[in-house]
Amino acid sequence: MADKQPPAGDNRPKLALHVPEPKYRPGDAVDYSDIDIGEPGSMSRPDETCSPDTMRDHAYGLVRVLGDDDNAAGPWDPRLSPDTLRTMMRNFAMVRAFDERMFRGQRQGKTSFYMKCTGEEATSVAAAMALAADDMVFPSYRQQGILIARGYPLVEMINQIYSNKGDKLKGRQLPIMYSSREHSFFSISGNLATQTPQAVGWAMASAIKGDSRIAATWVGEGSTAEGDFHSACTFAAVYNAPVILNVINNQWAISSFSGFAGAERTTFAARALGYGLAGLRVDGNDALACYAAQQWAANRARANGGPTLIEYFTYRAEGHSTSDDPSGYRSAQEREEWPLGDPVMRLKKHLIALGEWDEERQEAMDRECAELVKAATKEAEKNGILGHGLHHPFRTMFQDVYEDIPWHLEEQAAQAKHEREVKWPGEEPWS
Ligand SMILES: Cc1ncc(C[n+]2csc(CCOP(=O)(O)OP(=O)(O)O)c2C)c(N)n1
Ligand SMILES: [Mg+2]
Repeated sequence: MADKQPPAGDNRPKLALHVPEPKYRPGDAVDYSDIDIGEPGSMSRPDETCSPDTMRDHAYGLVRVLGDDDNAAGPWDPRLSPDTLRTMMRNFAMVRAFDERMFRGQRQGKTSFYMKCTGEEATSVAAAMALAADDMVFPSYRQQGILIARGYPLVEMINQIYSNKGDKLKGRQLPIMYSSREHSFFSISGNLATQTPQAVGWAMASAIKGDSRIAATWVGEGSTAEGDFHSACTFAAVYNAPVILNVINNQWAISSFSGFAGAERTTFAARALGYGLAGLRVDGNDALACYAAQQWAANRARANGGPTLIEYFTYRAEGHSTSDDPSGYRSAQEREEWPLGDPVMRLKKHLIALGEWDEERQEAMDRECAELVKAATKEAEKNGILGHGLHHPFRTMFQDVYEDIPWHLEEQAAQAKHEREVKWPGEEPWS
């Protein structure tokens, strides 16, 4: 008979947990010199059909193309034409102009909510430009750059933000949670990470149907702590789904820093290794690197080479949303000190270094984009703004969910109508 386990002695060390704490809080001086950003152009570019287990360096290092000298270097340089680079620059300018105006609109009470993507433009604009227009995208709420790159009308975006009578979603979605089947843009969900298994499922269905379209999803680094993300990775790996999982590591999840999602322990791209996915870690403020990584993953998926998880290492330069005030939890110096700069400035300087652009043209483009956004705003305002009553009729909230309204919704609708008649006697209860 085995000896009994001896009783616990009191000389054993006390157990303790580690609770992550961000390095810098408001007022702190920021020093990012410990972040290893590697050298532009130094990362190898494996063949798109390579085995994921050969990609360890790509999951821990950083794919970079644009250097401090504003030139493109190394095997990841996508060698885009100056015209394509200028189109990218214009998409950037449009996203910035749009964000500025919508942010102000929220402060003026025209909408209840808005979210900027300042500093992260490359992760959506450049990535979207590397995909085919009919590849299905499952974004999060900070990828307005995809819609702009795909030519979605600004007026439609603003109608949605204002939840007015022109809003194609009939006010049923929170402002900025767009949806457009015509632009292969899946409805944005406020429930974090739900889009990741949906993208994998869509990609699997595309393959089952013998289609050629792939899927791509975007998710914040904080949201990768959700179970949905891990189910998505498992399904993607098991079935070799033609999907790209884009993780936007912008360092913050509202006021929680990336450490709470695991950033102190490893990189987000390194998650790929455990699942047997191809993993790439990319300078998210380098538009050329973002484009090249997305293109690599798209080529791989299209050739039935399997899924790729891409981490974009970037920084959320502004607040989480119009409801947030980051000065309460992080040092204002972080933005200035971010070692990878600003994606828009970097692309601009690259185009200038190529002799294909200048400050005058940039200023003219910025002005033109601001004017176009202003005109679209005026147009959308004719359909109403928050609180002006020009929304879709109240009754529409019960429609379109089922082909025929089921009895329990009929009952709720009748109750709602009655309550409105009591509250606002004499008024049309359904308007
Ligand atoms: C399931 C779920 N939990 C919490 C929230 C509240 N919430 C909305 S955004 C957010 C932060 C997400 O951060 P991250 O994934 O890093 O994306 P980022 O906002 O930085 O782009 C949280 C906690 C939510 N919408 N859904
Ligand atoms: Mg984040």
